[in-house]
Amino acid sequence: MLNQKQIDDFFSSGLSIAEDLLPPAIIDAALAEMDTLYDNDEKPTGIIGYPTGPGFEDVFQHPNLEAAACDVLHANAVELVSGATLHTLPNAEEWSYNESALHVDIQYNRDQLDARPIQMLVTFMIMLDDIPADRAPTVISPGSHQLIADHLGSEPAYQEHPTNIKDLPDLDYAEYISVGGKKGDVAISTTGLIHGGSANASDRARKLLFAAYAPKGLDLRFNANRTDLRIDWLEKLTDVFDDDRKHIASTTLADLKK
Ligand SMILES: O=C(O)CCC(=O)C(=O)O
Repeated sequence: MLNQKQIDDFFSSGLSIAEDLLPPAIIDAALAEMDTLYDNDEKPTGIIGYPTGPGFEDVFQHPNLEAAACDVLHANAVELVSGATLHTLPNAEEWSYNESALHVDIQYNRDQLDARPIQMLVTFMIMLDDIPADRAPTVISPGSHQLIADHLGSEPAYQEHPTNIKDLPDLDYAEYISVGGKKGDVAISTTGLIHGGSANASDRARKLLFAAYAPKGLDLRFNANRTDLRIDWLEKLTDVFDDDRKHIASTTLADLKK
């Protein structure tokens, strides 16, 4: 599914871009779903976790995401773990990002990154519309997940909640870059990178869909306070997924319910 460079970039930088992972019709349906969601939600901007609706469901169950997740994690089987929509309305005259809000969602140690399958989540950042440089692209420090893993070695990594930059070790992190792209591009990434949002100085909303997958068998009790929400979401999805796609959420669901 992915080429060797994409697989290697994901491991070393925590970012690789795929331009044709999802068919245009799937992107268009998810975009329409997202527009409806934010038109009807009280919250016109921001993150909505665990979204449902046919347009999103056909992304979450798409075999190409499963195959790409298997490739980058060196896994034979993967599971859908979470999903979210990120909608950022125009909110600034000039583009910038807030350094003090940068963070890592889940830290990983050396052993977890060197294991096969890699004991880490992969997050697909699916661009439902163009994200040019001034339209709130996510900002990342490439390779920062590797520096943190080196620093931790075999020490247990803190994985329960996000860690702000001020509480991360002071390492030689690479300069921040923006993850922009064209409608339909998919950034294959990890929230183990130092990352954060940025301002939207363009004239249109930034529309991004997140879908995260784990190698089957990974202990999934990250962000433990959200377990009930996740169970509810995965139950809804497995009800509507195609019969031959239900396996993509079934183990996660069983593990979370234990
Ligand atoms: O808005 C963004 O692109 C960043 C989102 C973020 O920091 C996160 O989901 O943890």
